[in-house]
Amino acid sequence: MKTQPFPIEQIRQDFPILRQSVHGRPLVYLDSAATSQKPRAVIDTLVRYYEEENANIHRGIHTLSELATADYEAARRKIAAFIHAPDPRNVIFVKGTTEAINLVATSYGRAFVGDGDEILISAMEHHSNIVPWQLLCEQVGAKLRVIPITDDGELVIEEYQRLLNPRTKMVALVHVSNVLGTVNPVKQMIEMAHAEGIPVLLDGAQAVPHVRVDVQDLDCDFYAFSGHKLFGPTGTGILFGKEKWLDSMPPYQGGGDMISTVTFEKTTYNALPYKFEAGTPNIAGNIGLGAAIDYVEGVGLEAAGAYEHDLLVCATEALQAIPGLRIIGNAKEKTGVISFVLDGIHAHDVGTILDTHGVAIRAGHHCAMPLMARYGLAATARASFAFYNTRDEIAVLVKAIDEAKEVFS
Ligand code: C6P
Repeated sequence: MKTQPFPIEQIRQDFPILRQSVHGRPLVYLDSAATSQKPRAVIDTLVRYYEEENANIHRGIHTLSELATADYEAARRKIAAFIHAPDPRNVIFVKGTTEAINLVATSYGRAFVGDGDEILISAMEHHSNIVPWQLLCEQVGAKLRVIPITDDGELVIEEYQRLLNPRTKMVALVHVSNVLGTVNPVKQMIEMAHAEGIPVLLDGAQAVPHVRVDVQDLDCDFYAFSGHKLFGPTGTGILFGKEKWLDSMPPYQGGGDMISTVTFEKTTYNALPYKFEAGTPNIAGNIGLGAAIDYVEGVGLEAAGAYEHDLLVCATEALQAIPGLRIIGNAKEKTGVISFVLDGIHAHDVGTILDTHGVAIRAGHHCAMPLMARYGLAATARASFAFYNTRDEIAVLVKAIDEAKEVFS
């Protein structure tokens, strides 16, 4: 059977922002790992929500509140299906990956981590999957242990095995690195942790927009991701948790909606997932995230992944051919992220010059300072791709880098 060509022109039409010019040049948006652009379907959903059904959820008995609640819970069901969660009760709405991990570190930590225990993370974690665990360790007297990586940016699995021990109370691991693009062998690593009775949290911020995530197949205990990197609104995100953990963890925050009954003497808590959703949530945003998932499923995550892989290969070859450019992160399994350094030019200067060409990349430590230290770098430039990017845009990137080199030669 002949495969259909990826409908890139049609897809680009779906993203109004991509029609912009920056400094008089067509925008080349290569910063989707920081946040993705939003399709018209998501923008329209937000507008429609505010124009037609804005109301608080789970509280009112009036029509608008019922409409908003129905759309909100429909979004939760879509998200549950998208990651193949066993039940929508496993899906907790949060602000983003950062809040999801803080929730687990605080709440699981309070219940299950004590003096002398260990939390195992890796050398390629984002600060969001380092600092919450550090805070916990400081509070309870636990220790943070770190799985090392190779120069190519792959986890050293033998060291991981060695670090797992009866004191390990959690393995918290990035699924796809935001700096290196490495796709970690998380299924195998979860099996290894479970063999020792240790739960695993995956930071999926950079994975969900690119690879199919099936939380039941992975058998992860927790999975965290942000809606804004998945073509959804900012301020949205998801924590998936297995029921056995969520049931046995205390609430993260107290307030409205997370309670069943309150007296001054004692409060009883709401059922899952509401026990972890205190206060009025980002109603419009979460409904918008549901629309983003509909959109992504319409494009086809697998077709998009194959298209992005092609872009990654094309960009890697093109950048490797630039004298004085070094790619940081050469794992065998990668998604569309390329970090690089240029001889004699600071990453921030690369970013600034590229911007004058209309090319948006990120430059800096990418909220992964320990990883930068591992490579002896203060910063890298990073181009990151989504399925709305094109080979022509990679050519613009290469030309802009060449010109940056000329400026500094
Ligand atoms: N990385 C980047 O440019 P929030 O901010 O909560 O949506 O996501 C935090 C986060 C956690 N884990 C990983 C692997 C991430 O990449 C991010 C966000 C962005 O790389 C902004 S720092």
